[in-house]
Amino acid sequence: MTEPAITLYRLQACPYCERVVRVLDQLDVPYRSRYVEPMHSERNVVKRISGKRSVPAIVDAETGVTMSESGNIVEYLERTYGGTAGTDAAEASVGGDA
Ligand SMILES: N[C@@H](CCC(=O)N[C@@H](CS)C(=O)NCC(=O)O)C(=O)O
Repeated sequence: MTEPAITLYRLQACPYCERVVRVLDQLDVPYRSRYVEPMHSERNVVKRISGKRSVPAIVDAETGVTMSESGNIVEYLERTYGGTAGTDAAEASVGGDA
């Protein structure tokens, strides 16, 4: 089995991380989670990859992108993996002249 391209650095019960998880699930994008140390000063793993100790952060091996800040991550995921199918489906269900 191939590894998912996206690694999500996250923390239990972090609302910003959950926001990213929701979007990954909605877009059906495979990812793996890496839970960081709750203690801020011990989050060296995420500091190494993103330059910051805050989570969420993602690494996308497919595109070479590393990013933190949930708002930026959500925008990136929707832009990169959103496609247009969802929009069409939403429009069809709202308008619809069938
Ligand atoms: N503005 C950030 C806030 C993220 C945030 O506050 N994450 C918490 C965990 S829930 C954290 O890692 N705080 C430590 C820090 O920001 O350095 C975002 O939207 O991603």
